[in-house]
Amino acid sequence: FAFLSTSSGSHFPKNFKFGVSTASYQIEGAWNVSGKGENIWDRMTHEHPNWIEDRTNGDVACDSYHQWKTDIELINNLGVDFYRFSLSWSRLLPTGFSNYVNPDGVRYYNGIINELLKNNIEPIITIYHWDLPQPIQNEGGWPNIVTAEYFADYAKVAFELFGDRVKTWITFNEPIEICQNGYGGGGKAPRIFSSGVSDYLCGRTLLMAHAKVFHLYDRHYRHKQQGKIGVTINTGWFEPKSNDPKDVAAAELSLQMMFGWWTNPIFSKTGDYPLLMKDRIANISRAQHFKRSRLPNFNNEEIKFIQGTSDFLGLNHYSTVLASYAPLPNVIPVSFSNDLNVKTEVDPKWIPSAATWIHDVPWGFRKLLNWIKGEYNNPPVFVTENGYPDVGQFNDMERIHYLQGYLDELLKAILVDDCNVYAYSVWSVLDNMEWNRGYTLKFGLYHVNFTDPKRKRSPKSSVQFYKDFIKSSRKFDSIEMKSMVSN
Ligand code: GBH
Repeated sequence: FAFLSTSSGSHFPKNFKFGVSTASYQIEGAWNVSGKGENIWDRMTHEHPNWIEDRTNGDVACDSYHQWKTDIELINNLGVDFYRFSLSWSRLLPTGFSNYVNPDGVRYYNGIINELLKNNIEPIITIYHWDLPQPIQNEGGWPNIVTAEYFADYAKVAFELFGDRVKTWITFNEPIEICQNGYGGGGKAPRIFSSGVSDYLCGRTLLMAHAKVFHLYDRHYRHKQQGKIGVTINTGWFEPKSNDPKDVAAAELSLQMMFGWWTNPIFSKTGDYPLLMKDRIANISRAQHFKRSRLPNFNNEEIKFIQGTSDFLGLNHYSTVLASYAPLPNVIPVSFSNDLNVKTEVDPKWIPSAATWIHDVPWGFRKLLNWIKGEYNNPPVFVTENGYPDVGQFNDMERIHYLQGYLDELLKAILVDDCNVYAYSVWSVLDNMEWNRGYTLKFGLYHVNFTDPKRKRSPKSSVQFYKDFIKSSRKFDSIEMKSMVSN
């Protein structure tokens, strides 16, 4: 496959789309101006600065609320097809409820959408990227099923306001992170520690909320707005540590319980949670003397309601781990990680990064795409995030190496393996507020000076790399590509 190296110019199908991603809390700042309400990240970072590595917050972040025009110039400079960003729920609906819509919030997102369209960049909106309005958390947040109603009310406002121009919608970014980090004890807002109970309740609400919003769009907006709606689910690749069937099973169990938890109900032929997951949590719950499984069931009607509710599978993928079997202890404390009970580690030969969880392991990406193809009958996949962190250097050769490798493997998955992937997005445009890591971990193609009140943006080396990469990928169409591969 001599033509399959992207290093001398990429050979992606002509209609393949490249883009970049961000999220509201991580870039906007302006946390309490122009009518914006308080969200769970505002609350947590203000009350507990020590829960963020550098004791910072998103009060100003990249100041994109004021500098969005500059940001669109930077995005335009990359030559991308689309820009994926998220709406701040409490900027549009300051209390979270849809009885009052904040006109400055509407003006802000209209400005962005119109400017993108003027530059021929498709606006792609994530409706929820982790910044829940505080008043809804006060009602219990995602573990409370009523939050699904509030979310649907909010999504309806978004479709009404922006759906005439926005043709790709993503309901949720990374449901597992919302539930496990927010309610299971992972330290993200609202930082509730109830692993093995509240994370599953949260998951149930998210799946119902997602399906509700899909049906809402499908019934009332799809016809006149002609767009697509899906969900973004994240996972690493779990490589069995050895050929031992127990390790192979441990790797499969990890994928099923972390990724399948979300994808099986929406994308599989059977619907519902993966059987492996249901059985396992039911058995462990029984051994722990619970009256019923801690994983709340869906009835048949709910299973049908959720099944098939996505026009594409949004995938965030960053890295790979080795998975191996671990015996269950006699007494099992209640938690998701005990329900899963798989040992993970990394190969010391893999190239590390400034994030303990990210290694440069491109082949894992191709394996994951093939697993998805086999498991869910080759659904259309939109890679909504992939990226690599640095600690402040402008000559970011490690990021270029990472992106080059992952794009190469993506190309093989498309051309050799026939995986149905149609779009790819780099996380992220700018260095930004990396949640609990604050500003210590930098994912941007553009560097941001966070000590400068103006938050000056400057390109890293990877800007030119991505720009050239996209440009060269436009050279061939997919028919030519196929013949290159078969030759
Ligand atoms: C994405 O989440 C987010 O969508 C985005 O907002 C974020 O900025 C970006 O990635 C970069 O982090 O092994 O215990 O250290 C990534 C979700 C977070 C999942 C870290 C794996 C590992 C925790 N990932 N997590 S640990």
